[in-house]
Amino acid sequence: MGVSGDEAASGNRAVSAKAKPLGLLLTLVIAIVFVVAIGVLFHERTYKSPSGLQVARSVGTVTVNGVTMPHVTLHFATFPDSTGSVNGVAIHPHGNPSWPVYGMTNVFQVPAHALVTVTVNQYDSGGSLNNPWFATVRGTVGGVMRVDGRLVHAINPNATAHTFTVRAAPGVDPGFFLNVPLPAVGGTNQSDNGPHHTVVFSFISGNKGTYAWNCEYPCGTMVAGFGGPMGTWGYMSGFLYVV
Ligand SMILES: [Cu+2]
Repeated sequence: MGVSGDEAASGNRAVSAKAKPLGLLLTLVIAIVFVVAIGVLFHERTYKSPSGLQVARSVGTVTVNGVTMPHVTLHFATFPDSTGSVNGVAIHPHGNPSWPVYGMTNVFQVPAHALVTVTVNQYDSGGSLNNPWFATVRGTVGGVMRVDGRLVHAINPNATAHTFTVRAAPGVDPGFFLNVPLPAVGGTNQSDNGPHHTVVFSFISGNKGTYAWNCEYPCGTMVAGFGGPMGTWGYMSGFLYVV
């Protein structure tokens, strides 16, 4: 007995109906493995600072405007060359040699509602801010900082190396804002161990939560100076964890 065209077609349909879910499943598994592999590889390449999280050092208590609070310190630097080293430790392993960088880390932790005194050693050259508003010290105790021992409210917006500008994550502490402009080192011989400015400022930390910091001087490439190191994790941005 011959098989009609209709029967043959329905047999084919049955086979392809079984094959389709299997093929889809296989495609899905391959896609998932591929995506996970890419994720793992990218994660391996993610910048991790050589010194990890810098937990602020406790130096006792202090009274500010009649309120007694913990007093802690942080210490970091801004370098002209991310591939340099300090005391034999790489600033930014596998970094881009022409990109400036904050070091030795970009992640900091401080207690909530404490006086945080920060010392920054600034080694980089600089130029003009695209908004001179960021040349003024904002959010520090007294609205001031010390540059090489000298008390200042603002720096020259046309000789700015970087800024340390901190904002709270949404919902954490809407009133918190910190902006500290870092003056450029003059001349042309900037190096990771060369001449630098020492900038010291104090601020009162806000509520517990995650805060992001970044630089507001267009020290990067492309995108009007806001690409490259300005947009790449581990150079001109990071986190301040308030605990
Ligand atoms: Cu910068």
